[in-house]
Amino acid sequence: MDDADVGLIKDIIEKLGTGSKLVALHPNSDPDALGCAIAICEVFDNVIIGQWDSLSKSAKRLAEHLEVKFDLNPDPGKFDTLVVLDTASPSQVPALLAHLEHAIVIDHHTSSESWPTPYCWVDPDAASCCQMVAMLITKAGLEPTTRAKLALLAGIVTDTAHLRYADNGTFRVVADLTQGEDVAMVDVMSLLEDDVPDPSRRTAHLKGAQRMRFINHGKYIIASTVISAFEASVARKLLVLGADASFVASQNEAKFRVSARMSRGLVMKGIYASTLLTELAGEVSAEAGGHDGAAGMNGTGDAEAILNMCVSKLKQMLDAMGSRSR
Ligand SMILES: [Mn+2]
Repeated sequence: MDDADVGLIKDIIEKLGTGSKLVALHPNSDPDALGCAIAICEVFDNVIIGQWDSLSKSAKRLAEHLEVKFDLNPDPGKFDTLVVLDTASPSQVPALLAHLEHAIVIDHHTSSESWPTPYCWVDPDAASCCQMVAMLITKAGLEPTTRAKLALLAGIVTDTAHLRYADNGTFRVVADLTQGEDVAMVDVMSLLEDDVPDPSRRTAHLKGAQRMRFINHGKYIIASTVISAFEASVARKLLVLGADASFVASQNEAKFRVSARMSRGLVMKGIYASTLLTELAGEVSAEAGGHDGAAGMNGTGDAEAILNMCVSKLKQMLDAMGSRSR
């Protein structure tokens, strides 16, 4: 914040400290807007969060996780102070237009429209509105609650694309918010992660890992396993676990399916999943297809035997590559 902001922030803090406040969420509010609202509600007295439209998907998740209470379609005229957050212009909040004259506005967008209130703190250099609110809470000499910290971090993480666009100021705020032992970054990240896969897929991942075998061939790790479904998904997960190549097979009566994955490193060296499986398919009268890094094969036969053939075929290819480069 620059010097001109210091007096303004003092005035805003003073205003937040008196009377009744309505914090307004703009339509389709994201975790940055909601995070600010939650934090203000947590640290200042007599604050209601007002909602006129639905929230974004990730904001909804944050609201459910923290069990946030909203007033639906509240009358802004019934409150001493209206607070508008993370909103670029008055036209974004039509329900509030008649009540903006003494409203508090905290925002980080660049906008051609201005706000008709002296309590307007806009800092387009701030990576998130939550970062601004976190600084305001510190300036007010207040201690954010655990819920406030989680909410603010959720907003910061969202608006910086998981801290990719965070600057030094962001990291200072993040460092402050994570200083205690109550909030860890991993909690914030997992809260914002996309929906968890369904239980049957996760069970397949775990079963695949439980039954997995691996060998070291030279400097490469080759993993294989048998499951009943989600072969491709499990094959991908085995690379995440550390394999350079993975083969995952399923058996359905006389028929088998195999999914193969090659790491980026192997693909760069010319070892392709599609080549391996199509060559093998020719030998065992099966069908195969796919891409350099990911391929599939299906046919009639024993899944375990096919897996062994996949692994020995890859070993041959790696040996051939080794003798080529020697
Ligand atoms: Mn924002």
